[in-house]
Amino acid sequence: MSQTTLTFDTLTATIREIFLKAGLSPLAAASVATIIAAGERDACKSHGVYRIEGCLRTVKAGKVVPGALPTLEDEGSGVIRVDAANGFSSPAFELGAPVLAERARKLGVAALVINRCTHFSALWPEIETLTAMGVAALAMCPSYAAVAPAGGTKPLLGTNPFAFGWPRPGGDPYVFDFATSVAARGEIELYCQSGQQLPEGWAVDAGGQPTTDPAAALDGAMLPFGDHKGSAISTMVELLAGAMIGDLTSAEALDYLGTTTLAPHHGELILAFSPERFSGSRRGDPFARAEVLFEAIAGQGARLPSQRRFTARRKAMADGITLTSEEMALIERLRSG
Ligand code: NDP
Ligand code: PYC
Repeated sequence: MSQTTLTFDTLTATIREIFLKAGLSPLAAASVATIIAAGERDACKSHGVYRIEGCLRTVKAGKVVPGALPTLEDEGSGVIRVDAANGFSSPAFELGAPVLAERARKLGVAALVINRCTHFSALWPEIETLTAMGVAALAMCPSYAAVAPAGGTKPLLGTNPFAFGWPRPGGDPYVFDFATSVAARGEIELYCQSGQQLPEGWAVDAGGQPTTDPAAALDGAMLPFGDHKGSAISTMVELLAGAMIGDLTSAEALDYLGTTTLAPHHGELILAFSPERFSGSRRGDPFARAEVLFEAIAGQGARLPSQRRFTARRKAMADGITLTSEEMALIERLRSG
């Protein structure tokens, strides 16, 4: 199989061109392209170039406004709101993030609510933006009904990602970012594309029976990670980042879309914390104390979450991002289509 290696900047510019052609505003095209290219750079295939087609389908279906202009609503309180105006989430996040970080530094804790957005991406790019601004952050959003609650067999919850980040002075931040299902739906779609069977325990078919067939899983229901524990965290995401912020739950998002083949539309909740403000210097510098914990984890031979990603990123930035001939053919088709 022939492969092509591109720099991060070249891949980003190529994807940006595709989105500009599809009618995205220059701001949205740059923002969405950067997130997709970052997925490839960090070896997160489930949110890499294969997502381009889903975004374009969503534009074509009229379920995302390509030229939307997000607006900020800020009354100076601990809750900042950005209306994405039915556009992609990333330009809305970029508008709200600096205000969120500033407010968290001032008040100790602050929340950014994003409403009316199409959110197809991983959460770690958002989390890393905030840790780079020196605050700890927690982000979550619904998706569309695809996951059965623990004990059930029908899609109701979303794959609802949940992510956290802690700044580490002078190093990569501590970041975890996971779907609250056993695996992301994107992962199952990639298994389906490559004709591979799923590991056991990921999904049930439309009849509620366990399945390792990815097509049957997409047609049936995915399962939450950690049984009742993942199911409860996923439910919390529906409540906090759906009902509480006045936006769609995953079940409502599926009703709105009418299909799982488009990128989901809903809201997002991001919390930011100032560790200095919270600790009040009791027991010393919270960042130094965090380092003791991270070293103890690594000291047992365990790896920190995101380490695999950061290693992949360094390699990609040094050697380029390698795409398969199928991935290049997809990009060329979308570019010329
Ligand atoms: P994974 O299960 O692959 O990884 C989850 C987290 O655990 C990552 O931070 C990962 O770090 C870390 N990790 C994995 N293995 C280990 C290990 N052995 N030791 C320590 N840490 C480890 O992710 P998911 O498949 O659950 O989710 C993938 C992506 O999908 C996420 O980025 C998520 O945001 C996105 N998503 C987006 C949705 C949306 O609606 N927008 C919906 C659902 C998912 P590392 O990456 O370094 O391996
Ligand atoms: O991979 O589960 C997923 C997903 C849903 C929406 C965006 N990504």
